[in-house]
Amino acid sequence: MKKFLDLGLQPLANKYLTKKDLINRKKEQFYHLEVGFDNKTKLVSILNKISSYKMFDNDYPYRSSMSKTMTDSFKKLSKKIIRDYKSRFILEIGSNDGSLIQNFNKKKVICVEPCKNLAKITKKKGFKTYDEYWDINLAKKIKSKYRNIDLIYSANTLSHIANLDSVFKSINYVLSDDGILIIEDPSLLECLKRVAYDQFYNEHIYVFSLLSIMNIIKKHNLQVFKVEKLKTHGGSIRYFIKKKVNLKIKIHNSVKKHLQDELKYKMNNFKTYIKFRNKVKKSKRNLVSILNDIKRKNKKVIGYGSTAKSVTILNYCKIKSETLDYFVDTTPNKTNKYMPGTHIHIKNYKKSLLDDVDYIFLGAWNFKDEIFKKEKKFIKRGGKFITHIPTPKII
Ligand code: DWN
Repeated sequence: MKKFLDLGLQPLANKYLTKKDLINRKKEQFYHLEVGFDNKTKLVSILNKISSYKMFDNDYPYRSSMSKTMTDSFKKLSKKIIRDYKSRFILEIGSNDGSLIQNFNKKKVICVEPCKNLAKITKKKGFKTYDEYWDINLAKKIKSKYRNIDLIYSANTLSHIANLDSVFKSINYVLSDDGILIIEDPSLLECLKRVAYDQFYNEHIYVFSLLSIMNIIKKHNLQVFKVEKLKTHGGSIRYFIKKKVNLKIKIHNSVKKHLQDELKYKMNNFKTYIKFRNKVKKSKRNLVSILNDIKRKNKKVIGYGSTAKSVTILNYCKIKSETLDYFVDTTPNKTNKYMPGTHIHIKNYKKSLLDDVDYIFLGAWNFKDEIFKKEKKFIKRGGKFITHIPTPKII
């Protein structure tokens, strides 16, 4: 793994602090956020990995149902799965609060979610939920009860698990020979194009490309047969994967096309990542300069969406509460808490909290369209947004 990016010392994302933590001066865990490229597998990953047990505990705040964009995307996919695949069971790895599986018949779904606070939600709704980490032991347990599974789905989860060989070995073990695996995660190509360096933080151990996914799964007798580009999470890829032994499914043109796009962008070449590093440095300088100019004019700036991604931005650019008065967010487990590292207050979203605000920094830039639609009043009275994607600017 060859390092190309250093984002400095960072706190763990999603570890929001309470007021009591601040009063007691709770010691936060920091780690060195460095990103590297593996020339053999073409995999991009962070270099210092934090244990899953520390990151995905029983108090995990992120809820995928908090955005309409995501619930709409899951609904659309569910309809497709029901239409195209007559599966006996659907296994979801990383089911979060059930925003995908709520679209399916309860009797046909198996959820895997190690964060017990989230698993509780789907259990309560009557979905069979294993509150365990995905590995071969769990795969064996599931196979002994349900036999082989013909459809496995996982969104924004596999990129969070350090041992990819264990992940795909366990999937291969439980998947039927004619079964389908569908995974989706942020696209490295989009991340590079948009200079979205905030896709790197402790939970995103990997940002996948088609190139790297193909290299990793081949040793587990798996093969990508189709890819779809998604707008979610700032540009994601949905990979449709089958077993190599299944010759009934033909390889779709989209695979060749996307591979060509990645090669055209020279994603197999380390120099591309050095260029990205230089763009990241420039992005930091420009964002800080925009914010400093605004603050010199005594304007009020807040953050919108206290995302894991913003933790990287705030700590790398050293943006604190002197610059951003507070964040607004709708997630119950985040509000009335403080951002990791920078300790900016997170307030429970209310429209009135925007009344005297001049500028909003888009922490959830990936939901720009949804947020702009919601905040027409703010825009109409002359309020402005600040984003760093693809280059820092005021909108
Ligand atoms: O992979 C991951 C992704 C899927 O989710 C995890 N590692 C952690 C998390 O990352 P994130 O925090 O960067 O995700 P989001 O989905 O960009 O977070 C959006 C945040 O913005 C949520 O806290 C909800 C909030 N929000 C809001 O307050 N009002 C979002 C919208 C659309 C809104 O209108």
